[in-house]
Amino acid sequence: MIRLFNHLPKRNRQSLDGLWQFAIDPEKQGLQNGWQNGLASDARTVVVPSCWNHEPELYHYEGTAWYSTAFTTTGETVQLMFHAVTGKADIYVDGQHVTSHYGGFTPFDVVLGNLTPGRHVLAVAVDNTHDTLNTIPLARVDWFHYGGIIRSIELHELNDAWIKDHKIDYTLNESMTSASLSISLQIESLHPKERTDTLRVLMGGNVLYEKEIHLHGETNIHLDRIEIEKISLWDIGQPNLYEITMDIGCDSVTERMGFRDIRVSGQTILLNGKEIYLKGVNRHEDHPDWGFAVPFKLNKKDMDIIKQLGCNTIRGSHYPNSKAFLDLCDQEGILFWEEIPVWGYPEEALQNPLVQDRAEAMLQEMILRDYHHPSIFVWGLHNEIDTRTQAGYRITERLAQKARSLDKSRPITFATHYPMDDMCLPFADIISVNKYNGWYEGDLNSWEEFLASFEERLNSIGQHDKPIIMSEFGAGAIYGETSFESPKWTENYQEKYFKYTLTLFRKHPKIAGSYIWQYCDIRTAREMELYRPRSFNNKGIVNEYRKPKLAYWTVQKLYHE
Ligand code: ADA
Repeated sequence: MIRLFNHLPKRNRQSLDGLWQFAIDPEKQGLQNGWQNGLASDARTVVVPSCWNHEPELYHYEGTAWYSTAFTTTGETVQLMFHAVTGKADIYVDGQHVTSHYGGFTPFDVVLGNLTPGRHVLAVAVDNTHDTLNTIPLARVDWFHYGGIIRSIELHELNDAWIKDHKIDYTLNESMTSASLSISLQIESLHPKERTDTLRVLMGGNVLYEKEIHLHGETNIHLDRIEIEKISLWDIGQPNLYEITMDIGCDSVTERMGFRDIRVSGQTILLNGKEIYLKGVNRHEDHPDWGFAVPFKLNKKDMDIIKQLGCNTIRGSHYPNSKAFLDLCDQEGILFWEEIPVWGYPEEALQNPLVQDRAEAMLQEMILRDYHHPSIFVWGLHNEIDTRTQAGYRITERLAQKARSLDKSRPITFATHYPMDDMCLPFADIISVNKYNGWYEGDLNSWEEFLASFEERLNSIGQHDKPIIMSEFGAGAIYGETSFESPKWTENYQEKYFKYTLTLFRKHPKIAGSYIWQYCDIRTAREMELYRPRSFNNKGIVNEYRKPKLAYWTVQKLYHE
């Protein structure tokens, strides 16, 4: 399930999901073997989408692998849409290299013209290698580097003209009872001569706007002040959504808009003019049986459990999630913090221009992909990079600039690991702190002293007039491990940990909310296995099979208060 509504009502779309030929290529011999022309028909097959680590004997495999399938087309112009391929992807059609993409959680596509109608061979080379200097994410992260074609692939048969890109912005009137849309469209026309079409903007079947347009090659159209009287705001738990369709006759695109106003005011976060307190969890889109390629039913199950917990927000730690899950957040009225997997970068890697360029490209792809989701209320630039350094400062400055240039409607933040030495806080609209007092350092009582000294520091560097989010804090608990003495790794200690921290944070006047670390136990990377019992990060308040630990019920009680 790619979307929860019909995003491209007129597009002739064919899913290429299913059984593909597959072969690992650890020695990178694929091209010499001619695999770009398709793997042998008797090659093993795997399900697309899925993570290859769930194939027999590939549990730990990280490197290069090839996939191939065949597709048939009746049209001459097709668009191949790849919703996510981990690491680097190189795409071949009938043996010809047609595009490549870097980055494991954002989509890419290629338009192929002048195809002869009939059968074609599609081959995909995936390089999921991670290193310590160039890749995003790096080798050392605290989740497993599942590899493969992890989200769906589609084939769109394009007509003479199609909507290549679109962006809908809106402003609300003072009383937030009506909206004024501005819409930008990029339309491609293959017609040899200029052609005339009618552009319509519709909402729920009613025509909001109509005009004649003249298309030739690439046409950019900008519409302003399309008024929608009497709207109901999108809000937490009140997910009012409106389907806005842009139609050019032979093609159309629909976005599901939620009209809301999110802004930072002093130390508070305002949603539709009201101060909100964020009650959140950090969630990896992960499960031991599917890795990143979780079925939508699991996303729905997680959403139900998280709503039952009493949350009003989820941080998608630490990478762009599937579109269907974001659609679900829109539909459930849950706020979402989305970020890119720039996790734990040391100074040396931050100094690497390739990392800087890749991070900016990934941030741009995430924002352009997810711009219209009302649930996304903040963009996360990175997580626990070394923001004590000039390199950390420069990449944060660059990413902040990029985010603000693409989106003036949302605040930005990043999760700092160095609250007392961070040089980059001025770039953040919201100050987000990852801290593990009572687990990695000090005991639970050391929290009060930290919060006091952090507040002093913010005052001293002129950053005191911003909201603070406790974006990560938590304790490990082995599922089923209980005792009277509640030492670390027991469910009892974890329960005590959240009872203490959530109560403390809730009483703090400058804390605008918290995201506990973390929702569920997850498999960790090889580089972390030594430090993680079971080779899992066990800080979930449910285990990897979504079975609740003691802490779940305590957090639920506190989040419902
Ligand atoms: C960090 C990191 C998380 C996780 C956590 C932990 O804050 O951002 O991804 O690794 O620590 O469990 O230690």
